[in-house]
Amino acid sequence: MSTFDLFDGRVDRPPEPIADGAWLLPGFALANASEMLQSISQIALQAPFRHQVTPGGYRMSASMTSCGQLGWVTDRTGYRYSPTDPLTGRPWPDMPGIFDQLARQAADAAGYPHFVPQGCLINRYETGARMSLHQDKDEDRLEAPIVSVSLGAPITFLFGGPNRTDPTARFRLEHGDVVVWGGASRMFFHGVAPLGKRAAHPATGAVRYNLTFRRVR
Ligand code: MD3
Ligand code: FE
Repeated sequence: MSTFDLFDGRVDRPPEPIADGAWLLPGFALANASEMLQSISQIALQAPFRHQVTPGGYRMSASMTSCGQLGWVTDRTGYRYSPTDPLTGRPWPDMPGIFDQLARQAADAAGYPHFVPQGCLINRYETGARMSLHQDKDEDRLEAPIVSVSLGAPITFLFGGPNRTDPTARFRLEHGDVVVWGGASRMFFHGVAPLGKRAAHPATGAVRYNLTFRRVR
């Protein structure tokens, strides 16, 4: 065995520290990827993907839904976590066991052993969709990491520092990649470049999903 062994049609890459407290775990979710995609389809039947509006009145280009005890919502009144889906008035769909297990295992592998996800925000990117540079600070429990799972088409992830004007590094995030953001990196600015016109994956076509597992309260 070597680092050149082929896995999923690409060269295997080892875990890589990408910032203070942040670990890229290439392919960590690959073995569960198709089951996770099926779960996303099931979740979307109960809580459809929707384009939310920011407090400033902008329609987000990624569509979103959530599962678990708390989902992330935004509208003209602000950003917040909600136990119910504003579209249906019902609780978010349960978090599938496979989501919970994978998030805990990834956090553990990155050195955050007691992570308990309370909710999972699911972002859906079609061609051209992006997410501008921002910080995740709507959670009360900033000592807990955020676990992110990329599925489907690859995207360029932008990662800055504690200040909006800090220089940004770029990483390609591919199907099955997991990143765990803890420590100082938890408050770093980040975003994603527009999903490329030719970006695709056999499992999803020209669509990328990103799951972020969050401890909120
Ligand atoms: C670094 N999502 O949902 S995932 C988000 O690809 C979000 O959909 C992007 O930013 C996406 O808030 C990026 C990687 C990520 C997620 C959360 C972070 C990086 C993070 C929180 C703190 C620091
Ligand atoms: Fe974010």
